[in-house]
Amino acid sequence: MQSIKRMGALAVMAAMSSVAVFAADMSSKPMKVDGWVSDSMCGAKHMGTGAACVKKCIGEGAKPVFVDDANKTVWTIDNPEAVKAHYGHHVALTATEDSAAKTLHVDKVTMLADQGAKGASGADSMGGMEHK
Ligand SMILES: [Cu+2]
Repeated sequence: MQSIKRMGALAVMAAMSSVAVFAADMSSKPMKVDGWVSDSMCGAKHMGTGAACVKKCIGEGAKPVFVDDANKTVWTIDNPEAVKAHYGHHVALTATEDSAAKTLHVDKVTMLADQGAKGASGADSMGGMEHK
């Protein structure tokens, strides 16, 4: 009898913890968002013209950031190594946002086909923007 009671208790606990996990998932669900990988020094200034500048700023100590196309919000990236190969690129992110802290945790980065469409005429992927 006692072992049956214990199993019942375990089942209840398991059910409760899976509810808790489900609730946590609901509050921070990964979403897909398009935008540019920029740097904390230049923020929304680049939007496709400044790959060389993004690399330069990050080399000088700025942090990689993400600027979304829809709202031009500048997001801090909580795992910057995820975008290491994409400085200055137009990308689609799968990411979990913390909208209060304006930070993103990047799960997946996909390059978009229209690199530089908003800026350079497509001639030079390094872009023409310099610090002045
Ligand atoms: Cu820059």
